Amino acid sequence: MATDVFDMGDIDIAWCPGCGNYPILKTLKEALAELKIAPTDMVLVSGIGQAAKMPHYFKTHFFNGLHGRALPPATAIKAVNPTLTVIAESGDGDMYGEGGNHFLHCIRRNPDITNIVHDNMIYGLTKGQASPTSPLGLKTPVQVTGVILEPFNPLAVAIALDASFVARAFAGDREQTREILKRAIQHKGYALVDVLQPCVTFNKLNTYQWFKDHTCYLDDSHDVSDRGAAFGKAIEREKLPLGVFYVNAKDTFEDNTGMYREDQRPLYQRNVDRKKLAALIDSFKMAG
Ligand SMILES: Cc1ncc(C[n+]2csc(CCOP(=O)(O)OP(=O)(O)O)c2C)c(N)n1
Ligand code: SF4
Ligand SMILES: [Mg+2]
Repeated sequence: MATDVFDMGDIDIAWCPGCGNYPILKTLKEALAELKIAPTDMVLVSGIGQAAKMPHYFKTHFFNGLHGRALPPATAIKAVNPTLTVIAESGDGDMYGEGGNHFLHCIRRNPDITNIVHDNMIYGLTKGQASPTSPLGLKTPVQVTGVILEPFNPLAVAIALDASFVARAFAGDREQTREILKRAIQHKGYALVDVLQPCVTFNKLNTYQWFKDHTCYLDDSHDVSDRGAAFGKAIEREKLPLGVFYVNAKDTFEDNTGMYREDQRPLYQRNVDRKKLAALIDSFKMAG
């Protein structure tokens, strides 16, 4: 399948020239085309931010919701229509800051969705304040003497919560990123791909060159089923490892809720018993 099925044609893209969001957009289209996932068979869900604009530049179904709130609608969309490939994508601020609580509990629920985080270690849209993954000491217009907090480590947190699939990629390396995205999309269960993404305008420290110098791929001997080894790799800081850290096949949210145990029809196709629904709503109404 050609990638142009996802192209929007002649549209204005609001990202700065050279932004790392462009290669992520291109690579995701390539991954989906190689997996032969048609635009009509998938949905992109995002929150607010530069990264969260990606669905506007992608010809497919999409839901662009509130800041930090991509994961709950993505979970719900997959639950009501499990034939769709559901991809929740947004920035590091959106997913790990404003959406941090949803990030934790989505991992626990384990819906069969892919979570792509464009991790530029900064709030790009709002002009360069520190995000949860900004490195210690990074100076910004708000953190004028440098960030004083330890950065949030999404991979270590995901592995600690026994996430189903955990990976890190670098936007500047399209070939490897495409392969990682393909594995994540094919994985059954929640799959996190933290994609290191240069923000060429507001993060002058974590540039393309910085990421090239400070990353290395996990070697072939890394055992993705070894949670302890994966955690050890996730907390390495001198060089940030790239690749698939951890895979743990387990039942999904859709399996565990039993919503498809006796009836295979997607929830959206089932009739609603309006009387039962009205009684349920009434039971929640406050007296008086
Ligand atoms: C509740 C709420 N708080 C704050 C904002 C302002 N805001 C919009 S985008 C954003 C940060 C986005 O950062 P990130 O998710 O890293 O995306 P990027 O722009 O870097 O791609 C903030 C703080 C908002 N829109 N809503
Ligand atoms: S501000 Fe940064 S993240 Fe936003 S479009 Fe420009 S380079 Fe990309
Ligand atoms: Mg960001």
